[in-house]
Amino acid sequence: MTDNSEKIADVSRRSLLRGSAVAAGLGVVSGASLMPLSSARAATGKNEVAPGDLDEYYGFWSGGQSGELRILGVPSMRELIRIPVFNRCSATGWGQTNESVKILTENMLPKEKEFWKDKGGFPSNGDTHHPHMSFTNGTYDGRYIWVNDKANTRVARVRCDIMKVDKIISIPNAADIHGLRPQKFPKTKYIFANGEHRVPLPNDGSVLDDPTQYHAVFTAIDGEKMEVAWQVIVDGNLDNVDADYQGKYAISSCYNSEEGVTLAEMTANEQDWAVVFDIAAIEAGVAAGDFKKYEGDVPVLDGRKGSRYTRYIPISNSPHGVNASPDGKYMMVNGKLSPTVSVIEMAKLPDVFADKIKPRDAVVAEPELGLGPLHTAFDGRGNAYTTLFLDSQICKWDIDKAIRKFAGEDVDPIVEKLDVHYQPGHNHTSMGETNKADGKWLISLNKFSKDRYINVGPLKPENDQLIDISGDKMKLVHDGPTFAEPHDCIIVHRSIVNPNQTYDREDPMFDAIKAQAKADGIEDLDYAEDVVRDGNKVRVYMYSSAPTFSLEKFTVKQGDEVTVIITNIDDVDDLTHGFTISNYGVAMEIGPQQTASVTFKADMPGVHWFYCQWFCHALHMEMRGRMLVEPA
Ligand code: RUQ
Ligand code: CUA
Repeated sequence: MTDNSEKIADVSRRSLLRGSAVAAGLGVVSGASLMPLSSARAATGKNEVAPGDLDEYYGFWSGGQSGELRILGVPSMRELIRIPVFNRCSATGWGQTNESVKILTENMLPKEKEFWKDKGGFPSNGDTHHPHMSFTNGTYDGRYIWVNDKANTRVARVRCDIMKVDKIISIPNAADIHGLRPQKFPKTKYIFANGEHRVPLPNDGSVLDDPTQYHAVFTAIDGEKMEVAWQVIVDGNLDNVDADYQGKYAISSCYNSEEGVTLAEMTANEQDWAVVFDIAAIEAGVAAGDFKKYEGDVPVLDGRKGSRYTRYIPISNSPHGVNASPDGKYMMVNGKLSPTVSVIEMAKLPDVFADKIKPRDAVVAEPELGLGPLHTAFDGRGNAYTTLFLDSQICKWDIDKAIRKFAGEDVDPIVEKLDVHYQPGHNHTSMGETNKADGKWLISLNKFSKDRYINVGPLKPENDQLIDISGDKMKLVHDGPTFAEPHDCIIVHRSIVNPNQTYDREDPMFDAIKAQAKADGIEDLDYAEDVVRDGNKVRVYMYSSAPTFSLEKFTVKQGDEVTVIITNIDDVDDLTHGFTISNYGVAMEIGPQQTASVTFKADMPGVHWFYCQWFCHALHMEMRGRMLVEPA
């Protein structure tokens, strides 16, 4: 048989498993592999959102190595918008406007500032994995979303009223932030962030090829102030983390208890562990001065084995995802190289810390689910849904039965297994990472799409699949291709998220620009049409109102440092203007009621048109003017 016939056979196998059996089984030859897909969709239809209708949920997706965040509508799976975070964005000017550059640079570490000073000032890539919203009383409150940057050891915060980043901080001492979770109760105070890779402390070159002196560092960030509150050194490394529903503990997984630096070393042990952090004990340790300082003005506590701040619960083998059940009772630690998920009963942790029971005695179930369990989601009805990376399946299992089986009863916790396509990493249920899990939708974020789409070349999209879990059986209802690489997402009911239609002119984000305008003698920034010279610095103030900029031209001298400050006075929703200077590499978004600014050197003499780059009006093409650069 050729490769192709194998593929067709595989498609029909999947179709059979999906239940649209006969037609698919017969229709294999004449390229009929699309048939089962459309019939599967027609059979459900619940996920269909008709043109003009709105989704019930916001999905906040990480963009992985694109460095951004995305908003999708669920269940339609339509991509609605992208939020640039750690990346450079050509459309919005993120990474170029003065406002975004300030956010990207103001909290860099001194050594980073030094390193980047002749390389553009800051990194323009990122690797986002875990977007999580702020909580009040165990459920989302719609204020902020935090997300990690594994590539450059940073954490960013998005304001959900405008869906833009307002803070980015670099994390000292730790290396390569991976797992990230906010506290859920009573109100998000800390954001927990795992430094995944082990490095010397301080990592200043004094220790190099001596892994025995490397450490992994757990960080608690004050989510309101966006400052590191404290850090804890742990044994092993740190992978994923979740917080409890009581505000007392955080639990991280460790896949490298061996503290190795090669693959063989890292996977040698049959058992690794989950580290439990006692937040109150750590806060008391900080207050008592039981810490050291390395990089930055940050207390670093020693939470290695034997410490009163942590406990190490043995878990097989190289565990990965950590997921709190919505009732707050359990924490699931997913085995990855072990076919099991270990269920930690949160109520047992005080006894573990009091040394009344052994850490391992907090494990009350360990169902064997299949190969490669990575992450677990919940429906709020007592079921858990675990991704099986190697088996390419979602395994639905009954938490209560798993506990009873562990206690010796003869019950099978596995309810159902569903094929997904292919190799799922994270999965997520609607509101499932809160105490309001509603059990309607499950998303499987699959790392490979292989044959699910027409071939687009060697680099394929990932495949985000939507599964209806409202009934007794899981139903796969939608394939959603996505680009680089949505590790994780959250699904938030739309009643919780209420972004503004326009910017608020009183927003403190405009304070710096208002102060500058005032210093430049400008009475009303909103209606400014001024060119202010300050040595070889020139500040050009204008406003935009469809379809015009308030200045039809401005003149500068070759070599001037020019700052263009534009206020979009249009007060209509969806009336964004743009500002592009041709051949100067300058472009930015100016949303309704927003002021944005950009600074560049006018090195190229001549006539340079500036134009609106956002189609805003029937006379949008005419919305332009000239920058005249006099030769030096
Ligand atoms: S991790 S595929 Cu970066 Cu969230 Cu588990
Ligand atoms: Cu303003 Cu196009």
